Amino acid sequence: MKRALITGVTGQDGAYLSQLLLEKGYLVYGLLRRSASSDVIDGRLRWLGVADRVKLVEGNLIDLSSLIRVVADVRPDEVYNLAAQSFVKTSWDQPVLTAAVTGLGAVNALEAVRIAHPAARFYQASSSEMYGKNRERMLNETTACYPRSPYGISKLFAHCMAINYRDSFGLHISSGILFNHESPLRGIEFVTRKVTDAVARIKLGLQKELRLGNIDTKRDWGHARDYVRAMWLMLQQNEPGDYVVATGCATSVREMCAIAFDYAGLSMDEYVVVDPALFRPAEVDVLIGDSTKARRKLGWEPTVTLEEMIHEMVDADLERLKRPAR
Ligand code: NDP
Ligand code: GDR
Repeated sequence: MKRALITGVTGQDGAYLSQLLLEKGYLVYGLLRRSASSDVIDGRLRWLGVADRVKLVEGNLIDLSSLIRVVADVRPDEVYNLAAQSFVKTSWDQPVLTAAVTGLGAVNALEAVRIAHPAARFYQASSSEMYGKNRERMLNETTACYPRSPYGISKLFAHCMAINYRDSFGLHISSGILFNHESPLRGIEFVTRKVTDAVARIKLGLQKELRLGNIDTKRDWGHARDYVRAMWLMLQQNEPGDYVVATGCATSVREMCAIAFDYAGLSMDEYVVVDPALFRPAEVDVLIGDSTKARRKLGWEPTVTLEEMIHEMVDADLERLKRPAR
C-alpha cells in the first residue's frame, strides 16, 4: 500500500486530495497543527466522509523538528505540501507569519524530506498569484513572475526553493502552479464562497446585502476536485517538473457573482454593494493560465465548468444553512 503525507489536510485541497488518494488505495496521513479547536477542525474531511480513514499526525510547518519526526515515522512514498497561510488579503496584515508559514514552512518540509526520507516524491503547492502584475495574456511555466502580495512573494520563494532542492539534491520534487480553484469546501473568506454563502442567506431571508471589494478583477476558476487530480498525476511521472493547472478562461468577479444570483432567481444589482474598504493595497487584475503542458504530459483536463461549480456551491450553502448541524 502506498503511503501519502499531506500537510494542509484540513484545508479545501487537503480534503479532496485525501478522498482521491483513499479511493486509489493509499494510506493517507495528514499533518494536523495543534489547536484548541482540534475536535472541529476536520469538518471538511467529515463533509466528504473520509475523516475516519485519514490518520492525523501532529506537527506544524514552522517547526522543523516536528516535520522531521513525522516524515521519519510515516516514511511516505509521496508528500503533498499544501499547508499555507493561503488568504492573499491577510498577507498584508500578517506578512511575517505568511512568510514564515507559506515561504519558510515549505523549506522546512523540503528539509524534513531531504534529511529523514529522501526517497519520497514531493509536491509543492505553487500559485498563479506568483505572476502578479505580469502583463502577458496567457501565463505558463516559463512566464516571469512579478508578485503583488506578501503571499505571492512567499509562494515564489517556496517555488524557487523547491526547484533548487530538485536541482541540488536530485529529489523528485514537482510543483503545481495552480490557478484559483474552488468548491463547496472553499474557505468562506474567498470570493466565490463568500458570494455563494451570501446568495443562500439572501434567498433564505437571513442577509440583506453583500459587500464586495474590486469586482472588475478576473480569475481563471476551476474545481478543486479536478485540480487535486493534477497534483497526484505530477507525482506519478518518472521525471519531476513544474506544471500550470488552469482552465484557460478568465471571468470577472462581477460575472461570477451574476451566475450565483441568477441561479437563485435573484438580481445581483439589488444586493451587491462595492465597498472600497475591501479593496486590496495592490491588486492582480487578471490571471489566465496556459495549461498545455499539463494537458499534454499528464493527460489532465478540467471537467467542471464555472457555472456547474457555482451552482454546486450555492446548493451546498443552501443545504448547510437549512441543516446547520452537518
Ligand atoms: P486552505 O487555506 O483551505 O488550507 C490551508 C491549510 O494549511 C489548512 O489545512 C491549514 O490548517 C494549514 N496550515 C496553515 N498554517 C499551518 C501551519 N503553520 N502548520 C501546519 N498546517 C498549517 O488552502 P487550500 O486548500 O485552498 O490550498 C492548498 C494549498 O494550495 C495552499 O498552499 C494554497 O496557498 C495553495 N494554492 C491554492 C489555490 C486555490 O485556489 N485554492 C491556488 C493555488 C495555490 P488549519 O485548518 O489548522 O488552519
Ligand atoms: P485570490 O482569491 O486572492 O485570487 O487567491 P480570492 O477569492 O480571495 O480573490 C479573488 C479576487 O476577488 C476579488 N474580490 C474579493 N476577494 C475576496 N476574498 N473578498 C471580497 O469581498 C472580494 N471582492 C473582490 C479579489 O480582490 C481578487 O481579485 C486565491 C487563494 O486561494 C490563494 O491561496 C491562491 O494562491 C490563489 O487563489 C491562486
